[in-house]
Parts: sequence; structure tokens; C-alpha cells
Amino acid sequence: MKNLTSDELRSMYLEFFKGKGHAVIKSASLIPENDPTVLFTTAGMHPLVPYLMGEKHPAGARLADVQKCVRTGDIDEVGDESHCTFFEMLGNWSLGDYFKKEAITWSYEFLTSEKWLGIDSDLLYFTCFAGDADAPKDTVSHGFWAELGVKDDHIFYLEKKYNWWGPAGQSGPCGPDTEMFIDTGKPACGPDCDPSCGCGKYLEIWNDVFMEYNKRQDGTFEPLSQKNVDTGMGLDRTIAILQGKSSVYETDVFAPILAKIQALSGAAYEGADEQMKRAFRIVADHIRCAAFMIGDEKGITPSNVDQGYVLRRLLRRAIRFAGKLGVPENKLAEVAQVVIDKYGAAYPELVENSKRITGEVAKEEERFQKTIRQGLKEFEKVAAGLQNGVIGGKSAFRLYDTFGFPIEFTLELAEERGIKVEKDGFDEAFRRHQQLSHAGAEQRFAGGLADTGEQTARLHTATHLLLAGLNKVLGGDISQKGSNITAERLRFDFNFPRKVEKDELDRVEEFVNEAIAAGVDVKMEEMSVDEAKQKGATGVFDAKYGEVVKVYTVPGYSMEICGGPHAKNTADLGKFKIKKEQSSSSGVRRIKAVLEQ
Ligand code: ALA
Repeated sequence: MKNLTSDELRSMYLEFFKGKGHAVIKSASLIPENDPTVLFTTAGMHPLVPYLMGEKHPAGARLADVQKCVRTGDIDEVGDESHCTFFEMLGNWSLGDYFKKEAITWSYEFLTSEKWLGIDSDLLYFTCFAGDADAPKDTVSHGFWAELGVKDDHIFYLEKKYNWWGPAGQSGPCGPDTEMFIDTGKPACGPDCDPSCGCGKYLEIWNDVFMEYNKRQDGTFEPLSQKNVDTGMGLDRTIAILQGKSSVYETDVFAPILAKIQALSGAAYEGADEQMKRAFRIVADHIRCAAFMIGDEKGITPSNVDQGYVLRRLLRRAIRFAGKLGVPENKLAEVAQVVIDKYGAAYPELVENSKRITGEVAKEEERFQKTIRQGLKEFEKVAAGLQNGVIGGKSAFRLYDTFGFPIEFTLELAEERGIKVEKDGFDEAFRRHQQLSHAGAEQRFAGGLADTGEQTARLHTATHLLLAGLNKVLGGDISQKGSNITAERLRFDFNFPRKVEKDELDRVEEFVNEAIAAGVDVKMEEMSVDEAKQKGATGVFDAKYGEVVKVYTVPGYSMEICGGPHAKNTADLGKFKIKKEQSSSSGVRRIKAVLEQ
């Protein structure tokens, strides 16, 4: 097996699929475009949903990429051997082109051929979908693995829970998958040990999804108009295997980051006990993830809502654990700089935005230190007023909710002084609070990119007109910072340093309604990014599709790079109405608007 660095694996993967006729496309932003269902891009397929649903991709029907992804659902597991909040997914795509035979043959070739990864085929195990009422048993995939020489006892049939891929609980493209595992050398956990048992013997490294169904909003399935392949190989996991490491945190990726934390803290990572190791890994993982979030082409900053909230939580958790390791205050920007240096060649946006990354990390650390000092004072007040030596759940929650004082700090301080904390009461108050606020939840409304309904298309077009209107009324420097469209309304974030006044909003509304009244056809053209820029198209997509992009024009009003879908004529839009203008995060305003019929 080849011992590759992360940079080498990225290049090798893309080179292999280029050789199989794939166009290499750039990673999309971590912040989904026009998709209200998730806060972050959680898999390589996510930005490609419109194309999996049948829209034509400008780069062709065979694509390969390395997509940056964030999943914060299992943030509490970060720090074990394989969980991270940020990860890179290597993927190859067939948009109605090849299907199971080619996908499986190429996966096998890339994994086992001496020219590529050269993994000993005896170490590899495979799973296929066992079949149920929604779709048949995948004997076809099983057959292709067998043809390649894989023995029967290396192939398992597993149920939908393990061998089906599709956005859970949502509508969208989905289908059975076949997964590839490597034997880590750990002993089997028992006679029933298989790749689904999670004991650690088998580590999943790659997943080939055969997307041939669309899951409807009502949970039923319909065949897709085209059959697609969506694959995802975890970069961190695969290099851990290739480098002979038992943990993703021991690879060339994390080595310089952990070394920096070690140097700052004075504590040693090697030989540290599990708890200390975990603290090191949490700091490394969270700062890596934060650097990618802030450094993203649609960079976000810490705030109390949506993506900014998740970022704030990651940074504050990193700060807390860095404190435990003895890292002095206000040093985490230096750790972020190491992340920038390590990933800069593969992700130039990190280098371009390096000042923003280190600046935001430093600012958030200062803010948090201030919060903690304030919280400490409040804690002292609470502690001084105790009658029975117990801090009630509600008081602990108030420290957390009103003063931002982490519950862990309350628990630690209380323990030092022999004070008890009603943790159950805190948990109860916390749960109630979580149910009320949606911040922090990754999965949200239904709909999203898979929603190509007419009203959604109209709102997409209205969003372009809104951006053009804002530029006209507020001067030409407005660009999109985020967009979120449901069938009912649009939400649009843009850079602007102050509140937008009522009369300005009125003029923007007028501009959009004028374009609607003019009843012009919306035009779509494909061209290179450079050409689009030359023609004056706006759009945040310029790093996304590599060479060719779609440009939607509302002649006389707007020209924007976008993946669609859009209304055919502005007259279809109805009446445009701005419902709300508010702050979204520092330097970013948010507008909510609707189309009234
Ligand atoms: N979309 C598939 C996954 O994320 C490849 O596992």
C-alpha cells in the first residue's frame, strides 16, 4: 500500500478520475447556496443536487472533486479516533452517464492497483443493499465485486439503515449504495462481527451511491429521470490507513497543528492520557473547522444565529479546552495560522482570507475571555447567596443563557468549593431552550435544492433582482453573503455596514417591481468564468464550477452567475414585497421578502 500525504492523495484521486473522462470541479462553498434545509455542506453530493435531479451541469456528465464538508451533529464525539467536524470528501459523479459497473470497477482499481493506492485486496470488505419494499436486493453490485475477484465472504448484504444513502428525513435524490471497508487488524468482536457492528475492525473508507430514486416530501419514492452515481471517500480516514495510523489525528494533516498546540501549552501530546489527548484533538479539530468556515469564499463570522452560532460554539469550545491544556490566552489565532499554512495550496481561499481568519479567531477569543470574567463575577454572587450549598438548575441555566458562562465552568468551580449543582434541572431548562430555538440544529425545513417548484424558481429570480436593486440604491459594492429560499419566502444576506433605511428599501422594492412590470424573458447562457466576469455578471459562484458557468440575465436589470432554477419571464413573479430588514452578523444585513400573487 502506498504511503501518501493528504496533498498526494487529493491529486492522485483527481488524476485517476480525469483519466476516466471526468471533469475536475472545484469544491463548492461550505455554506449551501439557496438551500434552507441545512446550515452547511454536509456531503459532496449536496451542492450537486440540482444536477442529480436532471439539470445539465456545465462541466459535463462525469465530474470529480474534493468537497469541503462540515458535520456538527456529533460534535460531542470529536476527539475519539475518527470523528471530526470538518472533513474532505473525494467524489466522482455520473450524472445520468455510467452506472454500477464502471463505478465499482474504478473504485476497485483505484484502491488495489499498484499504480494507485495499492491496498492488498485481502484487507478489503464490501457491503451491498439487502433489499426491502422500496427497492430490490442489489445482486447487481454484488455480481460486479465478484467478477473483480472479491470472495463471497468479503461481501455482506446489509439493510437500508446501512446501505442506502439519501438526506435523512428529507426529500431528494437517494438510492442503494455499496460501501468499501478496510480491515484495521483489530480482532473481530464476535461470530456476528460485520462492517455494520461498529466495533472498529472494519473502517469505512468509500461509498458508491447509486441514485436512482427521488424521495418525495411524503416519504414515498419515485424513479429519477436519470440514474446517477455519487461517491464519497473520506480523505482523513483514507490517509490514516495509508500512513498506518490508528487515528485520523495521527496523520500528516494534524501533525503540525498538534505540534503547535503542544508548543503553546507546554504539555506533550505523545504519551498523554486519553482525557488530555482528547483535549488536544478537540482544539485541533475545532480550529481547523473554524478556519475553513471563516476562510470560506462566503466566509461567516461568529454570531448568535445559524452558521455563525455553530462557529461561535466551536471556537468557544476550542478556547475552553485550550485553557485546560495550559495554552495562554489569545494564542489560538496562531493555531489557525498553522491550518492556513497546511491547507493553503489545496484551498487558496484560506490564504486569501488569512487575515480575516486570524482576526476573527482573535476577536472571538477576546470576547469570550471577557464573558468568562463577567460570568465568574456572577458565579461568585450566586455562590455567596446560597442557603443550602446547592446551585439550582435554573440559576445554572441563567449563568449559561444570560451570561454565556459555560455549564462546565459552573460545574468545575462548584466542585472546587464543595458546592453541588442541580445538573438535571439545568439539562431540563437547556432542553426546553433548544426546542424553542432552532439555532444549532443542522437539519431544518423541508424543500431545499431538490425543490425545483415554480414558486421557488420565481423567488430565485426575485433574489437576483433584489441584489441588482440593492446595488443600484446603495452603491455598487453589495454582494451576496448567503441566500435561503423556501417556497414561501426568500431570505438574503449581503454586506452593508448599517441599517438600510425605509426609503431605500422602498426604492429597492420599486426597482424589482419595475423589472416585473416590464415582463422580460429570463435568459440563460453558459460561458467561462472569465467571460462572465468580463460581461459584468455578479455572483459568488466563481470558484465553484471551474471553467464553465451558467449566467442568468434579466436584460436591463440583472446578470448573475447561478445554478438556477429560474422563472421564464419576470411577469410570472407577482408583486415583490420586502417584509423585514435586520442585522445578520457584523457587517452583514438580512432581508426577508415575499412574492404576492
Ligand atoms: N453521498 C455519499 C456519502 O456522503 C457518498 O456517503
